[in-house]
Amino acid sequence: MKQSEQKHTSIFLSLVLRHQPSAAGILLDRHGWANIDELIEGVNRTGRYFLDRRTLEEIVANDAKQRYSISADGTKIRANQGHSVKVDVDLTETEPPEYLYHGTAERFCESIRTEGLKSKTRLYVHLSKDKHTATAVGKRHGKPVVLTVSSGKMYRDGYKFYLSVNDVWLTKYVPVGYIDYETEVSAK
Ligand code: HQG
Repeated sequence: MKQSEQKHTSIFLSLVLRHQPSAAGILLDRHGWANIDELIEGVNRTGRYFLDRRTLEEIVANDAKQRYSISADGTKIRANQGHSVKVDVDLTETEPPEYLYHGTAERFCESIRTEGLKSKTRLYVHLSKDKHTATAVGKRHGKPVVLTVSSGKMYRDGYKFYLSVNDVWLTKYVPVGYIDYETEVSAK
């Protein structure tokens, strides 16, 4: 299978495993797992994508952000983070570093200044440990802006943080008082 076709299929997998399992006619269990045989059958049934076990394993292994995990017994697959469907992917509650970064677009900043950072359609606000990653995330939405989140202070104030197995930091909500906008100017 060509790289481009695999990428196309991977984007569809992300949709199915995070947001819309019905797009492949499957269900996720409460921990976000999809049965691999059912998933393969469902993806092929769409007629728009081709998937077999080997291709699926390649997609999982080559994914730049390590978005997916296969269960230890090899029968199930799930996305590591990024869900909008309500699943519990066994995230580890972890003490965060003093600062984490959130990449967003300039057009959202006015609203963020008033409301804080909300998870919007996803289950959590996504934070990165470095500004570079945050800039890339922000670019997906428009002119990027990197916000600095005082995660250490939040944690000491009782807010919970989770680290996904692919190293994305997650929290439910970031109130305005913990967001620093200084990096707006430097984020080109
Ligand atoms: C913004 C990708 C207005 C928020 C990335 C973001 C990430 C507000 C957008 C992961 C707001 C939601 C998640 C408020 C937040 N007013 N806008 N009060 N609060 N926002 O896509 O963080 O490649 O749901 O700043 O790498 O961009 O898919 O979240 O711009 O880790 O694996 O609302 O998705 O990973 O957008 O991205 P998203 P995100 P993948």
